[in-house]
Amino acid sequence: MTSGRRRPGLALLTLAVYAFLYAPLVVLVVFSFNAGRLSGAWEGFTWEWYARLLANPQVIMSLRNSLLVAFLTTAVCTALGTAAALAFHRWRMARPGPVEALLLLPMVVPEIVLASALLLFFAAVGLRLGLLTVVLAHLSFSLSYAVIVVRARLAGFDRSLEEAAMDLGARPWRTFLKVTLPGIAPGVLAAALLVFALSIDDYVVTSFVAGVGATTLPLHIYSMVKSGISPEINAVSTLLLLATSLLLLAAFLLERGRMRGAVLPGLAGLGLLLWPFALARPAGGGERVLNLFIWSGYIAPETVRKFEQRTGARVNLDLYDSNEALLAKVQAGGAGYDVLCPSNYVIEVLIRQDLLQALDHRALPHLVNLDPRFFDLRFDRGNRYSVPYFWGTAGIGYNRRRVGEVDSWAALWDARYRGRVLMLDDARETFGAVLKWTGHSLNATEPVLLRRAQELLFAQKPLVRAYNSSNYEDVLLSGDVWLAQGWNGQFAKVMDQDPDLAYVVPREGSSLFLDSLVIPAGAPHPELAHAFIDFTLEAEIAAEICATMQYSTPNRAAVPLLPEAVRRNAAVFPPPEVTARAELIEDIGEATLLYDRLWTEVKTRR
Ligand code: N2P
Repeated sequence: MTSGRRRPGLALLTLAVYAFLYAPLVVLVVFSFNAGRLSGAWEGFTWEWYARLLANPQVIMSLRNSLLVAFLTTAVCTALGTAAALAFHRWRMARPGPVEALLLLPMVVPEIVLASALLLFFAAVGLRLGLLTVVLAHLSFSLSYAVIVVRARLAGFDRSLEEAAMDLGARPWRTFLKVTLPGIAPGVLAAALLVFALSIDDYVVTSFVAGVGATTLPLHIYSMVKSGISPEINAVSTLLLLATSLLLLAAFLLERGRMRGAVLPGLAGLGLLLWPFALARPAGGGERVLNLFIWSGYIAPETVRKFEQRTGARVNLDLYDSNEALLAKVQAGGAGYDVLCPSNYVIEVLIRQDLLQALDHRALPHLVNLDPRFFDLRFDRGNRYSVPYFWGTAGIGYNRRRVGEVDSWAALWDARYRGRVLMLDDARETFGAVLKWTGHSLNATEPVLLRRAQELLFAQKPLVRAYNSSNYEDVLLSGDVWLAQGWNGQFAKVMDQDPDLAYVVPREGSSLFLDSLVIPAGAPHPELAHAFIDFTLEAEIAAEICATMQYSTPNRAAVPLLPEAVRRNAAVFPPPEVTARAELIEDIGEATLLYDRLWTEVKTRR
């Protein structure tokens, strides 16, 4: 035997590997107690994030959903997996036959393929997306793993023990319970743990098949990242880590036959996993729910809470950061949303495809608060389908201390700022910026123009740190980038926090957007949807939404209620000379496909 002491190099290497494996987890646990909000630096000890976590119904709800799905998936998968493994083992196939091979196939099918196949399948059989579809999807990708793990254990299992039991008169069921199961228990337990782990953290498949009200923890964490990551996430992850470690410890002790010793960690682990069920407000039971799907950075949680208090309904809030993502979700069908907030040019498409519901203006008495300038526009005459929510511009947010004053798109191509530029992840906006810069309309459709624009975007790639349409303002605030293309409101928000930050709509012109609330066809709660839209039209509420999010409100009655600083902020309400050089993004029909293809090429080329 060669001991570690005699081979110090080996010991060191082992240590390094373990450090590599565990360092990120240690950092996560440590930072869940960090007083500072923007991760990175240690600013003192606090329990605050754990307290906030307990007070955050969205996180608790999503954790509950994740656990529910994971428990169900684990139970069904382990039972089915064990049965299948036994069957395959009994057949004693020398080589895996086609039946067995088919069962294992899902393991090698790329997750993204499985995800779209499942979505398509659920739509085809008319199954509404929700927790059930998530469980079914998780079953489909974890069953193979359960089979493999149990089968491995069976390989070392002596069948003659079963035969002996039967010879002694035990019936098959009794033989299974008394002889087979105890023999393969460690394998079954390992399979259960593996399936649980696979299910609890799945993002890709779940994001396709979740629908509303079925937001799991990974989906929620991802949507939180869009609005700036919060240390609450570190707290919840630490708790999950603790719970799973305790369960692993219990399993380990059980395997060694230390029944008694396993009780405490086992119960503690389970307890840690069960508290969200006690805390989460029970769904269903005649509860009214509004499923809201809106841009990230468009409504504050406090405003949503106000609506909940007023109506007694619960709001499921899901966020997106591109019109294309919204459109894809709605076109796939079955998503179950009640209110959406697309841009004007997407509303046109949705109306044409019959995907929106006509509004009942009698249920929207506060419509009178809107500025007539935003009423009866070409994309929706008479506002049959849409109620303006925010408008604004795209432009450049920049750090004066780093780049001085900026007034042209050219700054985003300046070689001095290599690695310090951020662009929106949005075909219409990136191509729009280049088209404007080079003196064209951002609604241009001529392939030659678009290819030329693409060349410039290719040329810009080495300077670009990230394509990001969600929390670009945080990236600018953190100092990671010095110049960022983005929409005005989020820049206006961070300019309050750092006087060096500024926002400009370049002199060559830029885009103008108008985003409106709409109700999709087949929305499950149209009446509550009208109530919500009317709520956002109330002068005080519209003012609160504008003051917290700092996008420009089309609500005339709200403007006098705004704090002076917001009302006068040119980044929130662009002056006429700025809007004069901005152009409304319009629907360009077929050419959209070309934009999308050229944009994907820009992002994927190395
Ligand atoms: C919200 C971005 C504004 C939407 N994050 C532009 N249509």
